[in-house]
Amino acid sequence: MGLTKELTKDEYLSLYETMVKIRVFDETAAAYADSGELCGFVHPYSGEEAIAAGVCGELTKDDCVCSTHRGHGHIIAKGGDVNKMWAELYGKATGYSQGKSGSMHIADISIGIIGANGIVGAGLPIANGVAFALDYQGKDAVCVAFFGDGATNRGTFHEALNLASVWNLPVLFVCENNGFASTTPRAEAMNVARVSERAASYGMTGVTVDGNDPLAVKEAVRAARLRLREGGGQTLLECITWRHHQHFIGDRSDYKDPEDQARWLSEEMDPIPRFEKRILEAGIADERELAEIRERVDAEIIAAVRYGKESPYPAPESMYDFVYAD
Ligand SMILES: Cc1ncc(C[n+]2csc(CCOP(=O)(O)OP(=O)(O)O)c2C)c(N)n1
Repeated sequence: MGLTKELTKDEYLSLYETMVKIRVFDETAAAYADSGELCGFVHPYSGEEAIAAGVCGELTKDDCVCSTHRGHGHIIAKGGDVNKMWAELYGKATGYSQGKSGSMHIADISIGIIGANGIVGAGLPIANGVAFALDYQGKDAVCVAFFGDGATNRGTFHEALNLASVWNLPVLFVCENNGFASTTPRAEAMNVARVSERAASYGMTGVTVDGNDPLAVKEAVRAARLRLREGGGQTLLECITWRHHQHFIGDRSDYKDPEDQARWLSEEMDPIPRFEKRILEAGIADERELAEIRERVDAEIIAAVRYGKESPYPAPESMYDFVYAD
């Protein structure tokens, strides 16, 4: 397909920068959670960056995303403010939710981030509602629902796909299949080889792509949007990937085969060195330009961590603010 040739140098580097930003953000968050500097859960996205970057790289400001408990990558790729994210991880008043939600409930409606979500599979029906609203408002926009393979065994997944298909909603279902739901291997929880096979039950298109290749993901999203626009219905896009860390920082990891873990973390499989190699070999940019991006991202995240750390805690009297509508 022609997508690789169609992308400009800026688009390549933007995909790269997004993936690096997610990695640095989450490796720092993982280290800070591990040391006890952050309290509250952190579910790192490291290893899955190509999905958020590839999907959100195809979205406009009007498009929306419903995220998950592993949501930092989606929020960063959709243009979220890393200062406000870090302040939220620290529980500070300058955070996205005034420090009251932590990692799993970050939202930024101004740029279409409807919200991360601590309830597995809860984002899919919400995405349908958002897609209905976008359509009702006459916008040429879609809502993306991100979810893991584990979520596809919940009723909300099946109800949401059915309704989206029957009501022909502008929604794109993106499954980040990292092979595990917490500690449960995918094959122990479902009797189909591919999550994408489940699309057939709802008369929609099921596609499986290499989720560690941002170009493959981007191309699949572009095709899914085109299909929707041309009346071809919704897509269930399954992206095969691997999470580098435990389910959350502090959880066990003994259920992973050490050989699989080493293979997925190798330079050939890790989406970032893999994409780097591709950029260098194709002569799109040189090592110095990539190093400059990494340095810029490091500086941005260091500044964000400092911003979070130095921000004030919410005032005790603000505890009930925004709990009830006026
Ligand atoms: C309804 C519900 N059941 C169980 C949980 C506990 N839980 C949190 S994450 C998770 C695993 C989710 O796996 P998956 O959907 O594959 O996403 P991943 O963590 O792999 O990204 C579970 C069981 C929950 N938060 N919500």
